[in-house]
Amino acid sequence: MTSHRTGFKPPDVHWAVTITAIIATVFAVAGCKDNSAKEKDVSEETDSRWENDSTSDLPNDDTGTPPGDSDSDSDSDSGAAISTGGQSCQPLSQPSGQSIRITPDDVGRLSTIVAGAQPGDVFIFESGTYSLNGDYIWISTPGVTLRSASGNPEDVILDGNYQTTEIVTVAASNCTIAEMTIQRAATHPIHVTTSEAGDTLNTKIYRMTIIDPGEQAIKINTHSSESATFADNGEVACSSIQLTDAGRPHVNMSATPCYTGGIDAHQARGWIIQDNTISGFWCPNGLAEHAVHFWRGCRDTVVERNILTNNARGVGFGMATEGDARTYSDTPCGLNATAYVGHVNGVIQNNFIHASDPDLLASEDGFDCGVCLWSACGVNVAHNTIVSTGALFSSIEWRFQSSSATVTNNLATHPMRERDGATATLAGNIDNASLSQFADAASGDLHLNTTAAAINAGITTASNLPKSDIDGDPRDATPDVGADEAL
Ligand SMILES: [Ca+2]
Ligand SMILES: [Ca+2]
Repeated sequence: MTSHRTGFKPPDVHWAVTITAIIATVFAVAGCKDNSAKEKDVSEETDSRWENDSTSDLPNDDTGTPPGDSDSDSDSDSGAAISTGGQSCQPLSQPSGQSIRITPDDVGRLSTIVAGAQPGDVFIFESGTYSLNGDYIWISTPGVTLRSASGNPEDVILDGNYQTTEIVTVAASNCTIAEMTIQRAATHPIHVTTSEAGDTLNTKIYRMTIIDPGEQAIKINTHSSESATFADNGEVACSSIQLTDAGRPHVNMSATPCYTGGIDAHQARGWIIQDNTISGFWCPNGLAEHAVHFWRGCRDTVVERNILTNNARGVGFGMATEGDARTYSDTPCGLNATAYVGHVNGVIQNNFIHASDPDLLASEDGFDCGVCLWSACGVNVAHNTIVSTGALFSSIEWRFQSSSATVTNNLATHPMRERDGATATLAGNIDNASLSQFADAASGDLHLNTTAAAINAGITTASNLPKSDIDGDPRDATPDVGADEAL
């Protein structure tokens, strides 16, 4: 449990990224985008990244180039539902646009097929296991959808078998990836990035199952050679993202121990992360990235109704105190224009964040923090439940001078901490909750028992409190502390 106390290292200079970006550009110009993409991704492996701990790093890792643009398509609703995060997550609506059927026999030419997409095309994957063996999908056409024919995520398995690096790259706007399983990517199962066409907007990742990535399960960033472009306004919803005991030995340990995490976004604005279950992101040695991490100048992220269980860290906004972050001309949070801000505004509410796995708790870094605000300003943290059956350094922490937060009606078994000059306004929180308040703390069911002291113990005077709970139940006039309103 030394991780949280270590100081910063200076940001690394990423010569490898620069050089490989040049190589990627050359290949792209030569019309070899696919190979360059994969080569670049492999080289990323040896690149530096955030530091195991409190440190900064600037992993502007990403991939090749291709064009993109914007257009529209996507959306959901109607039919039978699956339940993740306590919400009803309806199947995707029927496709509109040209449909192209894909079968497991297409493996080996998937990259070519999708590279030929027209705007609005819908690729419908028939049930089966797609053993990719290096094949991959790169979307450079706007409005493309990838989805299963059955609508059941478990029926279509895109299996990278740790041979394919990135499995699905989204480098165009208004694309949807839905209702499939992606497993065993050597790097990222899904990577949303920008392109020479500009921003990548409105990505929808919906009802997906993502298992055992070698690095972060969903990576969101700016392509390294397109510095003024951003991947904004996306959504990850109703999905299950997990690192299992079988996958943990495959995590990239080469440059930084435990280079993995759930959702890792850089310089991205306006994303919504809701109704997901994210679990298992920890290693015996080395501190994993958070289950949900938005940093390097992200803004307006909403993280709500997720179940984050047995991860080394829950939700992270920001990380470093200096470096290459996206900046905003409106001097957010009233900070000095030159202040480094890792995350601006945003909401973290109605999440269950939990650890009880004895192997995680006994690991080198254990359960480090539930909600971690490092150089994050203007954040609204309300009605989360954060529980460890063992140790936990901080349930909620706000760290570094540019951090500011409103922390209201959160329920935790462990301390909430100010660190290094951060400021927060606290009200209605309980940070010494006994495990007996919860339905089943050992298994992660953090609903309140009928006798829980948290019931009706919240305040109502704060603004911006959620009107419902993690289950979608309405908050009554005397709100319960934590993510669950007991009915
Ligand atoms: Ca109540
Ligand atoms: Ca409830």
